[in-house]
Amino acid sequence: MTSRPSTLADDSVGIVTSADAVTTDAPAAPDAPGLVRFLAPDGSFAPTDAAEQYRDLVDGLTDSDLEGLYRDMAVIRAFDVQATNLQRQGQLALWPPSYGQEAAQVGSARAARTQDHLFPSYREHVVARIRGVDPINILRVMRGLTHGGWDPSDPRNGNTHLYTLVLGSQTLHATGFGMGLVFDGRCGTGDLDRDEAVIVYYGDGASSQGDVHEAMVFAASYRTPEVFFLQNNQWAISVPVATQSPAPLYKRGEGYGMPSIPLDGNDVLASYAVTRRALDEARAGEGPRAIEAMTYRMGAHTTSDDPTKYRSSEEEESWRRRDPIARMRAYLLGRGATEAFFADVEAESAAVADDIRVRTNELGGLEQSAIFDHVYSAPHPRIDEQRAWLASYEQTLEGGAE
Ligand SMILES: Cc1ncc(C[n+]2csc(CCOP(=O)(O)OP(=O)(O)O)c2C)c(N)n1
Repeated sequence: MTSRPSTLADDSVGIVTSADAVTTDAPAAPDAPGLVRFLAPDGSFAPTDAAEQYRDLVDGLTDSDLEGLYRDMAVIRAFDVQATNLQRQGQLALWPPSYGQEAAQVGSARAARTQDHLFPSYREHVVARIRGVDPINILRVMRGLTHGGWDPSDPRNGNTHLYTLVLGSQTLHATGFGMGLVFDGRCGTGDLDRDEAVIVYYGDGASSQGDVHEAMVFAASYRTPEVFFLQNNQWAISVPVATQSPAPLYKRGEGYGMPSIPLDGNDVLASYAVTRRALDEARAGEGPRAIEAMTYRMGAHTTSDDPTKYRSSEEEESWRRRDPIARMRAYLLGRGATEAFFADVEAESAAVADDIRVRTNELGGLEQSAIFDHVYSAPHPRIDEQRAWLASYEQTLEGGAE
């Protein structure tokens, strides 16, 4: 079956309209019934009915907190543009942009407490940055220099687990980790500052993987302190979300007995408040939760992708009008944020982008032996043989091995 979402009307993006559509009640992505949203696309504060129960969490944010959320989003967009440019200049093998998904990621990452554990997919650059991962390590991964990128057990990395390119497998890692927290009594004691929780990020495409469903079954059975954070960015490379499911994706969580909440993923306040509540309930022993953040991948899937081949400029334009950063900027301006603040954010964005360009240009090539590291935990004769073969082969090339 090939089906495409409606691409024209703002409120129908995400609904399949073609004759062969199987979709029945899939929500218009940005306006699902029951959607939690505080900020309208024009930046006005207009909580939906579903948002009211989270109001106290948003009211508790100071001006400085709110400006911080904006800063996180703006800086990572500059980083993202720089990384895309670096790939174009041949410095990286690949880059998966997070362009358009900043609010979903920043709100949820800022909602996590220090002791929480975050399991990203491969597009959560700002999640990693917020938790303390040096972004150069993400670029090292995308340059092909390392199998992992950073050590999740190093406290400087804020319990950020590794990027996972095998779709959905990180949900199994997260659930296993959550089960461990249950077994070890590291959650459910009622101490918000000590009880640990887990958040795992995955996409609408990954949501169809068996791994995700197995992870949800075990999470529900063992009542893991876990939040399944689905970023529905409308596309799994060229496959529209409506092809993944005839029902809204958050309802899948309900099928496993988890409270499941749809939110406007381009509203950083909604993402923050819902995730904060969900993580705290999960850490308290109330079991796992599922969140579906309705957002949009404004850029290409990766630098190897050309989205003009499968989606329309009208659709892209309709989502540009929901840009999460412009929305927050308008909100902050309405609250009296100064030009000096925005100038400062711009300067920091430029500095981060410059820094990452300089340091990427200084990265060397692949340490050849690295491709054999970590295949086995202990020395292995077959690996030794292969390492020796590669070294001798390299010597036969002009100039020998670098
Ligand atoms: C198990 C597995 N199958 C297929 C792929 C190839 N693949 C990489 S990304 C992708 C689409 C993922 O879409 P989604 O989960 O919506 O996340 P997004 O990239 O949109 O953030 C596919 C099919 C893969 N990496 N892993």
